[in-house]
Amino acid sequence: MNRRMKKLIFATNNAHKLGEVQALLGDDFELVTLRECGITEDIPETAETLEGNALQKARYVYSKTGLDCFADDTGLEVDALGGAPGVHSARYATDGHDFAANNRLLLKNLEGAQERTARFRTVIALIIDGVEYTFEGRVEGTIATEESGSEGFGYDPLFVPSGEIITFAQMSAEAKNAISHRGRAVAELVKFLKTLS
Ligand code: ITT
Repeated sequence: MNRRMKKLIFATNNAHKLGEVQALLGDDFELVTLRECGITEDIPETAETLEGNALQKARYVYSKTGLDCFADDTGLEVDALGGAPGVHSARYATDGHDFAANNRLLLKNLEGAQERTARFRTVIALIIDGVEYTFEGRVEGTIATEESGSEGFGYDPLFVPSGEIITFAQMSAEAKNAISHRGRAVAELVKFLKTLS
């Protein structure tokens, strides 16, 4: 059988995310990295919503390459903090992607809080032949009072998904992907991509 793998640029510099999404997409699609298509600069993410940022990143890549591409943006929305860090999740504590500092700040800001409910929300913006589509996935959960686990990245050591007693960082990648915000958004993306082929 000579099935053609469909190439798609995934507009991310986050190697963890690339691995997670390639595993979810399976063999029908080959993800192309930004570096592989010559984009080494930081792509602007200046919108005030996840949807806006995902679209901004995808449009940037499409305008540079003219190739099918998608971008995602994820935020952790903590109810007791009015939805923060939300769209600012990557740069919550510092200007860089300092996961440890972000987690420390989150714990500090929730010190003594009774209500610790939160959700991860991912929005994916896809551009195929110049047409834009968006997909969303979310997972509800709570913020633990201390970090546990060493899998995953970002806020995973603090996030306990609803119905579980362990954090995302204590789960295997497969177990996390099966219920995660990005897993669910990518499932929607894949369902849609399969209708095209
Ligand atoms: P790119 O913009 O290069 O794709 P990023 O690390 O900024 O990578 P996002 O904008 O999607 O990724 O996510 C913003 C932040 O939210 C990210 O830096 C992490 O701190 C956190 N985050 C995203 N997905 C997560 C996940 O699955 N588990 C834990 N934290 C996550």
